[in-house]
Amino acid sequence: MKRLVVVSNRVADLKRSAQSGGLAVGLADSLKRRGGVWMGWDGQTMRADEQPEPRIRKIGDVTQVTIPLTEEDYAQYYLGFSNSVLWPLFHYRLDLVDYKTVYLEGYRRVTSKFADALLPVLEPDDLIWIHDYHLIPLAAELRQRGCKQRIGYFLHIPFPPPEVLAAVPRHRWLVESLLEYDVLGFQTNTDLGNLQHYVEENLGCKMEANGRIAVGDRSVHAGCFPIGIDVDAFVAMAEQPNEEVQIETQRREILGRKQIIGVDRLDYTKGLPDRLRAFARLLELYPEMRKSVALMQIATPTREEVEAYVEIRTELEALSGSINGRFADFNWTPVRYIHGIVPRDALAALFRASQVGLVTPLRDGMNLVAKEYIAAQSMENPGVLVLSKFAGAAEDLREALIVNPFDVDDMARNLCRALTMPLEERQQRQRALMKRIREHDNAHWLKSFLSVLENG
Ligand code: GDG
Repeated sequence: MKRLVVVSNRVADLKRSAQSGGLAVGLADSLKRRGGVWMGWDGQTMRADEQPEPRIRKIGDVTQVTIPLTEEDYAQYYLGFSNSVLWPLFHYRLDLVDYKTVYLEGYRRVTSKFADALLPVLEPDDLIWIHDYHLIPLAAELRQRGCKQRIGYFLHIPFPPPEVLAAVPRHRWLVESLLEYDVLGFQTNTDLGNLQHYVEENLGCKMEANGRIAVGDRSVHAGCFPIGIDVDAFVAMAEQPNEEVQIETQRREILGRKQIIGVDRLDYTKGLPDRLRAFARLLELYPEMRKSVALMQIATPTREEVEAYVEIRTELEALSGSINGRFADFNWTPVRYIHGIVPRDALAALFRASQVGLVTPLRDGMNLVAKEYIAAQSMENPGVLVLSKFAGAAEDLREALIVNPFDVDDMARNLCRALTMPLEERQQRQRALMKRIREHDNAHWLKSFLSVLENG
């Protein structure tokens, strides 16, 4: 088995992987099994005149290579090009793209730093796997330095249609950089199709019969590899009794109240304001729901230095306050809005104790919360997943109630349907959804991508 070299913006904490998210755990386990390298930014910033060497640490059979960034790198590469250009652009939010030439310069400079730090640790037979939008030109940088190993790339977020992509300067360079990889992985067929359209229309590339893209005298394998979760691990976590959640659940049961749950990073792509409006609309359209249902929204802080994220936080706080002001009673708070991080085991217990999982991003690569909510349900009395049609997960999870996240009335109607769905229908849907998340779990994602990367 070849040694695996994973490169991502940040490295997972390999010593505490059991507490982190599914992706980090899955990748870390795979690395620990086959031995390998994980490289990324260490999360620290320094002054431009400081020149620290990459930090190399051995943790079991895994070598962790981390580099710091300068304050300028952080502002231009991370906050700038990655999160103020590529993130909104790839989520179809041209209105939020804030392009500056220095951001692009910083992005190229940092990818080149990554290549410099990675090169000395590479061995001739390594398989290199680069992750996400922060590092698109890394294969090109490595090739320029003579790297001959096979290099794969996985995009965790959506890939937009050509007419959206074309709105940003240097879009052609971005896609040409992607074509330097041997394997390109996308979350959905829609994303894959968008890339194929771009390369056919703008670069005159031919698609070969097996889905490969012909680029000069070589070809690139571009495929759909939907990411999944470690289903058994999440089921086990959700089945663990959690005393605090149990006490809360008993109180709700005595009062005959149901709970809708939403869990997201506080990101403008996750559709949170319209989700809250949809909940308010449910209470308006179906007054009998008042006092019999509450929404718990956990919104994890993220990228708080980017202006658009400050705005969404203010908007949500105002919205949840106004819904509570309008509908609350002395013994019923309709919206519980939590701006913070909840431990993963408590999250699993909360999913299990909630009758509806509400996942309504305006655009999302996959959305692992949707899969975690399904994994957490009991078969005896499962809840219902209400899922945006613009989440990558909707391509597969067809037995969820699929909604338009821009249509508040549609979401309100489906919330009512979910809250009143008979047990038998809920069980049928749950059985089918469980089968789907098992088929496309984390192990399948890793195995299918790595097999193409290794064997071509
Ligand atoms: C990107 C793509 C794609 C959230 N709040 C807490 C918490 N979480 C965990 C969830 C889940 C993860 O974070 C979020 O994953 P998502 O997939 O929902 O979304 P992104 O962070 O935007 O991830 C996405 C993913 O990459 C993988 O490819 O699916 O489309 O945007 O695991 O449970 N975990 C804990 N406390 C919280 O408060 N412990």
